[in-house]
Amino acid sequence: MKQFNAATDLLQNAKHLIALTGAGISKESNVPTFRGKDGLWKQYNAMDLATPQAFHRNPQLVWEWYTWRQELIAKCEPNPAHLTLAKWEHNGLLKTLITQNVDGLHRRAGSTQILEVHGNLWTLKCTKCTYQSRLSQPTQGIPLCPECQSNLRPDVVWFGESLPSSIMDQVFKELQTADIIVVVGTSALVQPAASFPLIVKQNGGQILEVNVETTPLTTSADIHLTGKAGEVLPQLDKLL
Ligand code: BV8
Ligand code: ZN
Repeated sequence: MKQFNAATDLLQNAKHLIALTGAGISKESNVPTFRGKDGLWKQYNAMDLATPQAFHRNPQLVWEWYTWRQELIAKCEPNPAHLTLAKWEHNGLLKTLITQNVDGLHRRAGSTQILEVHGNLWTLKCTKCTYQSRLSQPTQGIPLCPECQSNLRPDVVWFGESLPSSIMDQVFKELQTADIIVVVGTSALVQPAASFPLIVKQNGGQILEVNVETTPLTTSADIHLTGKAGEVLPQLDKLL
């Protein structure tokens, strides 16, 4: 309980609160995370499929995986953790939400100040030309570009690919401005996102971590709350 009161004080005195979220915040919405058995599709490791090499080798297989995730996520609903962050944005407490998730659940929860640093699996881009589009339903097979008939790919950031510079400029501005960052449901293993909270700390800010377990970030966190995001965030909100 002591930790909860300390966390509530931190949030109540925040001048520029931002958030960083990972797959753990969508776990209670039944969206699989990337860790352990969750991270497996058929016998493939998520990290092996989310690469330009895998897409080059076998675009059919990689599209099967994204279509499977789209169909799964289409049946999911935002949970109380997503809804609490949307509420904090609307009551002016939360300034910006940085997410590693490509599931689009933050947007469906009503958040608008979102930086999707790894993209969104409901968006497509052409592998050759500048064509881009947004999906309203899961894809079937390998979608082709209506402009140049080349393969389309999900507009997400794959391992070995750099994050979009336009978004990274906004991210670094927020990391310099923030005095508190709440980090929810990330294993803090994938770079550069895992370093974002440390940049806030280097700039004199504080880290509030929410996770069902400790992570490599926990030693740098000012406060670590152990628990499910869908339970901890609403509890914090009640105390505000
Ligand atoms: C790049 C989009 C420049 C696609 C994703 C060696 C050392 C250091 C770095 C590297 C290295 N070799 C390569 C790199 C760079 C690499 C990297 O960091 N690799 C790691 C694995 C070592 N990074 C990159 O490649 C990035 N690009 O660096 O470009 C460059 C270029 C060339 C070479 C070098 C550098 C691009 C990274 C982005 C990749 N795309 N997603 C898609 O989704 O299809 S990453 C993807 O995996 C997610 O977006 C997310 O970022 C990550 C998964 O992490 P989490 O979200 O944290 O989820 P995870 O399952 O791991 O953990 C869940 C957590 O929640 C757990 O802690 C669990 O305890 C907790 N939890 C569970 N339930 C709950 C909960 N918490 C609260 N409540 C609950 N109910
Ligand atoms: Zn094209």
